[in-house]
Amino acid sequence: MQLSRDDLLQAYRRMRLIREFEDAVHDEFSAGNIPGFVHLYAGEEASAVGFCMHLDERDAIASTHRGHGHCIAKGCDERAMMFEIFGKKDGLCGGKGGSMHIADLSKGMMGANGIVGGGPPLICGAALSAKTLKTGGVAIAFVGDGGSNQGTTFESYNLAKVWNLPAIFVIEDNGYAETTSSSWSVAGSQVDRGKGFGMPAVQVDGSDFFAVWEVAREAIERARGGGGPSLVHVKCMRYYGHFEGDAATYKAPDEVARYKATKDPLMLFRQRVTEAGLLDGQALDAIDREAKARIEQCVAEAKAAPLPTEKDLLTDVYTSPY
Ligand SMILES: Cc1ncc(C[n+]2csc(CCOP(=O)(O)OP(=O)(O)O)c2C)c(N)n1
Ligand SMILES: [Mg+2]
Repeated sequence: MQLSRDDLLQAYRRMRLIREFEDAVHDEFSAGNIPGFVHLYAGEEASAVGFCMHLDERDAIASTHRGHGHCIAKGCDERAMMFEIFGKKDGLCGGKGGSMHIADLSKGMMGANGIVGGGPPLICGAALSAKTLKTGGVAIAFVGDGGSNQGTTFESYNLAKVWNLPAIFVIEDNGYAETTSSSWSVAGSQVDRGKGFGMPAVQVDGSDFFAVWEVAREAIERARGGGGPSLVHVKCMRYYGHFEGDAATYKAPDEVARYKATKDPLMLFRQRVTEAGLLDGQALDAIDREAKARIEQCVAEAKAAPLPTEKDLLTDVYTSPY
């Protein structure tokens, strides 16, 4: 299957929207306008979009604490997301979840997750459900390099393989878990880990949307066709600190700047499609302007929107009949 012109526009639009979203949240957090804790996905856009471009309403994803990009890529409403991050009543989760707990089950977005390694077990459940009900759906867990070391992740690899689930584990390796380098903290290779559980496993350059899209296509087709789980190791870079407010002194001073100048996923996408004559610069410029305006509008509306009320404290609360 090839990417049509519409697919290319859609891919670039989603990646640009994520970048604008994250840059705006960075600015608003720095200005003291956002409560709670925020982790930004800027720099990693090609991973979420490269995978989610292949998904539809049958499919589910589970995310991490760095979840905004996965949400947008899976089709969550960016306005309701922004409201959620600002803690407003009309947020995607009523303003009660915030950045780290955004979810929209109607879109197959099972949630950002404050528990590192929390996503892989969830997608085993979603994939088992899809397999049992024969929906043709697949389930994908995005996991960090830090999350890849959690026992929950290994247990999920095992379960996914022994049950032959339509599950895909995407290890987004941005080189660090908080301040700890993955070159120091991850034993062996991610690919060998996947193969150790009998899964097809590959590494891909997360700056290259087209490379990600291609390995995603193979893994998702295999899962849909009954071929079981796969692992994909995506090498990428996060542009901001681990959390907003982190000065990232554990990185080389020019580490991010060098990557941005030579490997930025949006820049490489633009180069690739314009040089191949697939899209012209003007169409991409128009998307840049639209995304910027859209996010500015989301921020302005989120700032002006009401907070949840006292009454809202007692809704969305699980109670036990026992
Ligand atoms: C079970 C658990 N242990 C520890 C933490 C604290 N913590 C939050 S983010 C993080 C690092 C995660 O690194 P990685 O998985 O590489 O994701 P990244 O932040 O790089 O996207 C840690 C240790 C947590 N939230 N949950
Ligand atoms: Mg990491």
